[in-house]
Amino acid sequence: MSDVLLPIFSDQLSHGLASLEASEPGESVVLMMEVKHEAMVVPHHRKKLAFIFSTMRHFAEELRAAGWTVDYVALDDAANTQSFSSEMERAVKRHSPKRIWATEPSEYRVRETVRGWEDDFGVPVTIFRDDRFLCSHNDFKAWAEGRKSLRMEYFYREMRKKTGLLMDGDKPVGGQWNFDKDNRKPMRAGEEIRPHYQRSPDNMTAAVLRMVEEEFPQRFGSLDGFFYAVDRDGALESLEHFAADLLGKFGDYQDAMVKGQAFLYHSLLSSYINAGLLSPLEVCERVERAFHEDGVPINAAEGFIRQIIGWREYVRGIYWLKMPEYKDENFLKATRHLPTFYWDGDTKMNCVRQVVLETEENAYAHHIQRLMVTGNFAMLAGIDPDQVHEWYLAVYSDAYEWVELPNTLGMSQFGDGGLLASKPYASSGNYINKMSDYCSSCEYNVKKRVTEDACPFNSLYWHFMARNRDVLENNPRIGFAYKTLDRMDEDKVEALLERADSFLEAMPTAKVSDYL
Ligand code: FAD
Ligand code: DLZ
Ligand code: SF4
Repeated sequence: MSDVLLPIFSDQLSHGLASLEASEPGESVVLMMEVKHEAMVVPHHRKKLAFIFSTMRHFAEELRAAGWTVDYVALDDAANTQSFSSEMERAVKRHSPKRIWATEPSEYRVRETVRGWEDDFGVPVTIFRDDRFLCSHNDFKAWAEGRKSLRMEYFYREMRKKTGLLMDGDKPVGGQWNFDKDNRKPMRAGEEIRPHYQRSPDNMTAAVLRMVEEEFPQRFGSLDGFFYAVDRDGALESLEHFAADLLGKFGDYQDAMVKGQAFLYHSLLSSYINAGLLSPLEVCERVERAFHEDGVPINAAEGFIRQIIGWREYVRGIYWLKMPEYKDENFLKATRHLPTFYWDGDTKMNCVRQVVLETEENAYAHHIQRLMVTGNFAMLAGIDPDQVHEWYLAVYSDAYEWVELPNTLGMSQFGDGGLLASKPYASSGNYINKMSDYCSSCEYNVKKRVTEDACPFNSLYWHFMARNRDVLENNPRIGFAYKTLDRMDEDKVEALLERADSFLEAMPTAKVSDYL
């Protein structure tokens, strides 16, 4: 019998977690559960599964070393009933707790499950606020209330003031809040790209890799070359490496894409921050120090900090403000299933193939690849945003619904009709050609629009505009496209729409759930 049963989920791997802070090792049993049900919600990438289980196992060891009793249910335990609630039920029988203390789960579905446990098991449940985020649900709600537009930029300024990051009194360091205009450089040919931090698997990770291989033999995602850090020490080393070696050029090349280069100057820290191995504030403070002490340019430091205290906190705010209805939104009424080449990369479109194959290898793609290649293509092709959401939730090691859903449904698919983004991130092949070297070795020609060898993004862009005219024409940020469309010869428009239709008709598609 123990006083407190303390479930900890895979993205709560922080020693300062609210429920741990509120408790004492002597009075509590920590419960950690590897369960197949979670792996079946969407077809999670196998490297992601390995990352999740290995980080959980390492964290459990660290807790034990710190004196906690940890009841750990491994995925391949014979007695494992494979869902959070059924495992909780077994744990309640084992430990007869007087109380259940949980830190708020990050995902709406899981929070509702935890809320039900008091009735399910007749044990009082306390849900602690997750104070690892810098903006609480209430603070976000208060910020959002009464505003006509919920643009991230204004929220971000509030967060700069609140945290004091890159502030000079009440003024932003460098005299501007935002240096984004300096962060759109394509990468020059021959520019050096420095290596990223990589951790070789230890024995515990090797055992997890074997287990994932055995349990999920058909799943998407390579297990080879597992490079992720799986504990706090490794995550801290990764942060140091980024701050010292890569951060300086993060800003300049934030939007660049280069063939065969999956990481460029991005940090690869999202998986560690989202799992709880690093706190968002400590990451930003390290970056601020690099700006003040090591000569890191302001566009790099500000750009990076904005992603974390701005975008990351903001999308979480939107998620909790708008769930559960948010998940069902489909402003553009898109209905197609996802192309099969999102899983096997079997397409002549070099940009899409590069991103899919890198995703398959690393469970990672950087932001512009996610937004302007696979995201942009899915929106232009009219893929059901729920299918797009399931794919993004499945394939990236940093993907948890609270952060993935607003980015996918809101930012990249315009599925919320402009709550998050003021205009759809729709573009023809021209943008990809400007920001990458993908087009130079593509079988399609980025300059052509209607011929068989024409870049499909070009005709799909106009197809997207034409079919969504009734809801987009009055958007001041995209209305110009309709002026261009209206100036085109009728024959030309018809040829563009035909080319797009025939491409879409020939495109093989399947439900995401077919890949479970
Ligand atoms: P860097 O480029 O080094 O950026 C630094 C940090 O800023 C990241 O580690 C991350 O913590 C934060 N960040 C940057 N952009 C965002 C953003 N838009 N929203 C929230 N945090 C941000 N990010 C996730 O963490 N999980 C997801 O599931 C996820 N899904 C996405 C889906 C789509 C369609 C798009 C367009 C973006 C998505 N993002 C997601 C945001 C962003 O692409 C990733 O955070 C980033 O690519 C992670 O790589 P990195 O750590 O190298 O980031
Ligand atoms: C995604 C995932 C997977 C595949 N497996 C587990 C698991 O076995 N145990 C666990 O605690 N969490 C897992 N997760 C994450 C959950 O689906 C969910 O996103 C988090 O619990 C956040 O609420
Ligand atoms: Fe992608 Fe079109 Fe460029 Fe090919 S030509 S890489 S399809 S943007």
